[in-house]
Amino acid sequence: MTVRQPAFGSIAPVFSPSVDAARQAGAPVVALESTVISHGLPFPRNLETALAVEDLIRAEGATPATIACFAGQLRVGLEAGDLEFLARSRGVSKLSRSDLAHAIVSGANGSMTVAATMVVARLAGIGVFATGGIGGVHRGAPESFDVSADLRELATTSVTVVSAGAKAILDLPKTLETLESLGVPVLVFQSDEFPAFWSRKSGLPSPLRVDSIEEIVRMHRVRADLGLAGGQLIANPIPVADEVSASVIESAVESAVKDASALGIRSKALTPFLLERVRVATDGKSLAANVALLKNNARLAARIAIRLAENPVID
Ligand code: PSU
Ligand code: MN
Repeated sequence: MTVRQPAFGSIAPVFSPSVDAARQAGAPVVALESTVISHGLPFPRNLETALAVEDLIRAEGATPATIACFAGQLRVGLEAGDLEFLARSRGVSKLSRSDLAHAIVSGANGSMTVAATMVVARLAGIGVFATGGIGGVHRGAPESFDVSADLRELATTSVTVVSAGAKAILDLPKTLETLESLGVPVLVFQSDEFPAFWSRKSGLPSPLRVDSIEEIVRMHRVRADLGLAGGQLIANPIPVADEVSASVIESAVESAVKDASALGIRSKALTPFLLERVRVATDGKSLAANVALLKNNARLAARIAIRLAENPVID
């Protein structure tokens, strides 16, 4: 875990008792985002998945810390009732880096994107974070300019982010080019091909390949020692048994992208819209795959957190 003596000023986060105990003891903690609960998966699968992901992290021997903002208060580590609130609520805002301070000042309830979760995780001294897939360069970005703030956050904030790649609703070649321009290492775990979220293959070669948790942890440490700002992205391919074939996904994504453009869906609403359309078009297959990859990433993140806690990186 990345250890940083916090000087929280006016925004001291509230830690759950279990996360607080783990921090005090220097025990491994894995940060988790909350937008996937409020905007990424339908109820009740979102709640079941959030609880299952936390249980998996505990079973590995680490402590889960789901991050959100309730009534303007940053919360690191949520109880089951908090997760249920996020899972059922329709009025929760999707907070990214640009929204964080406003949410605190205005006393809002908000879930955290990858970008916002990275900011709070670092503040809390948590070095590893598990998500499904990061945001990236949207298809049609040359006209819409829609590029997720997740990419710039990876270039800025020193947290290791475990994903199944970038969501295949995106333009994956442009997303990888942008990450390279930003100097973000993309480490594909045990594969020569960059994964496409619901599928193991994207047709794009792995920018960098790692085969062990040890290498990931050493990279985290070496980057800190080199004084390199920003995080590293781990792309952990979905297990073979759980993947949906790229051709099934691609036709669903193409029609979802057309519908979004015809309906004028853009900005923050775009990613949730596309995910939901793909779910319906694939008869729920994409949802089952999404749940499976979230669990797979949580397991890997817990193992990374455990190795990192044995020899913490001072950031
Ligand atoms: N991963 C998932 N489902 C999601 C997301 C990630 O499996 O819903 C969320 C993350 O919070 C990510 C956000 O940061 O989608 C990207 O949104 P945007 O494209 O608007 O930046
Ligand atoms: Mn966007």
